[in-house]
Amino acid sequence: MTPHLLLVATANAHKTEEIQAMLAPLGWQVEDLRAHPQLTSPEEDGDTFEANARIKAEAASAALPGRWVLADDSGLEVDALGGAPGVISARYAGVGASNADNRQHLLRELAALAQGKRDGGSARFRCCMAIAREGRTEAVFSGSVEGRILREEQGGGGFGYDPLFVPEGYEDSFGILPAEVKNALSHRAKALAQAVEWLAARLA
Ligand code: ITT
Repeated sequence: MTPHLLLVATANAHKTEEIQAMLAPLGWQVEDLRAHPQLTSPEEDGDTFEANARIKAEAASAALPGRWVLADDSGLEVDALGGAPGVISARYAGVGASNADNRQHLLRELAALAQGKRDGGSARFRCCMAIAREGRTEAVFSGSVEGRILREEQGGGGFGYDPLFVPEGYEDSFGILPAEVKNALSHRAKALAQAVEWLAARLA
């Protein structure tokens, strides 16, 4: 049987890698915007993860008629910072900021708040996935994973804020935990499980 081919409208190769790892055992092939260099990333000017996921999925699917497109908009919410960085997670330290810049910025914000605390308190990753075709969003799914924020980086695995986030029920950060552990319980895994079930029913 030919595997289903899913286009993920992302320029973030780490997201693609995680989605690919989660979908390969189910017989799906994944490609991202690197396979379509003619497509430019749209401006993500929505106020919510859902709005930005829709923007990305609709833009890519309008440019590629006939293709099912999945987009992921995600980020970290730290309760002690009123939910920041939230939808601006990718540019918390400014437009064009690297993952390392964003983590440093987060640590500075936490240092300004909570003197002497061992960790930065409760936090969660959220992910919203939109599925679109012909420029129209057909379905939206979301997932989250609760945990706590560290006051210093732990490990070098994963991407983004992973070295600063310890999921509930674990002692180590996503920067240390194996990818299989993250991919079994992450915000992205939870949204993707629903999205792929929805898609599979339509492609059967
Ligand atoms: P695309 O828009 O091209 O998909 P992006 O990285 O800009 O790529 P977002 O706008 O959704 O994606 O921003 C997500 C940011 O949130 C990401 O850059 C990380 O900083 C953070 N983030 C999301 N999921 C994460 C995860 O699983 N682990 C660590 N950080 C994550």
